[in-house]
Amino acid sequence: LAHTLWFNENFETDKGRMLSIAIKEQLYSGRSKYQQVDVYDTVSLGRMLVLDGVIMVTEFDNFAYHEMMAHVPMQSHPNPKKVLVIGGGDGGALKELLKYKSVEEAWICEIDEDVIEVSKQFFPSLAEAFDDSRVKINVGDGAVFMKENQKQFDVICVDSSDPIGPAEVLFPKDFYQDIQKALTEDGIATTQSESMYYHKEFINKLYLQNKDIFAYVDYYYTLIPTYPSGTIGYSFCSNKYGPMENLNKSRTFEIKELSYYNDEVHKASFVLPGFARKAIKGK
Ligand code: SPD
Repeated sequence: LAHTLWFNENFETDKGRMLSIAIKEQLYSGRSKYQQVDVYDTVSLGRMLVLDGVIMVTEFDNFAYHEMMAHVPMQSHPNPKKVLVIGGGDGGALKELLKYKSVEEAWICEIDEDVIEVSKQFFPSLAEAFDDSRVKINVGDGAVFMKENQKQFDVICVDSSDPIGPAEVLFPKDFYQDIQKALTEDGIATTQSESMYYHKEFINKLYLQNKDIFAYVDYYYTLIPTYPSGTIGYSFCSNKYGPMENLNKSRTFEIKELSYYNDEVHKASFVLPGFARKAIKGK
């Protein structure tokens, strides 16, 4: 069967690589105050959210990204009560954080209100998170919000797009310094930190930068076919605990509907292939 409509991702094209997804139809297209927002119905991956030409979410595999962004820090913290998502206006990371009974307040700071509205309309299974009474929404700049909220959060997930466009402010050193201050004394943050295949130098820079800021830093990854190179990683930035110290303290069993995360994957996700370990950690 020859598909005639293709979406070509506009992220790595200058490097000579492109991810293409066959689509059935475009469901939404709009220009928000910050970016181009598009939703497609794809041939085999369900609905797909695209910001400025870059794939953010597909119904097919977003669980791999959101579960690992949220459950790794949550399972590494002894008792996470107040949590925050920066970005993540689709609601996917928030939904995972809300699976914990220990969570009393779940904040989200998303700069683009249109992303939240579009997700409510086209991705209700993610955006259902916004209906939870523990959720508090701040529409605004994550970098500013972080400065205004010090020693507040047990877990912070920075679910950003790539470091070009509106998410550019979510990668420099001063932003990470603000994350460190916004976390409680034993708080843990995870931040979207790109692909170990395609962005080694960038990840190495982040890793070295964050070692100066946090008591514990590491890099771990998930496998996700609709992001460039089929994998994306996260910086693990912690004011006290490493990722294994509080693991297996029973909270996994209160969480329903996990499709990717489990305690073995948690441990394995920090084990980097030789080329990536060398490039990112220098050993
Ligand atoms: N290259 C795309 C990286 C996008 C990461 N964030 C996506 C937001 C999903 N909640």
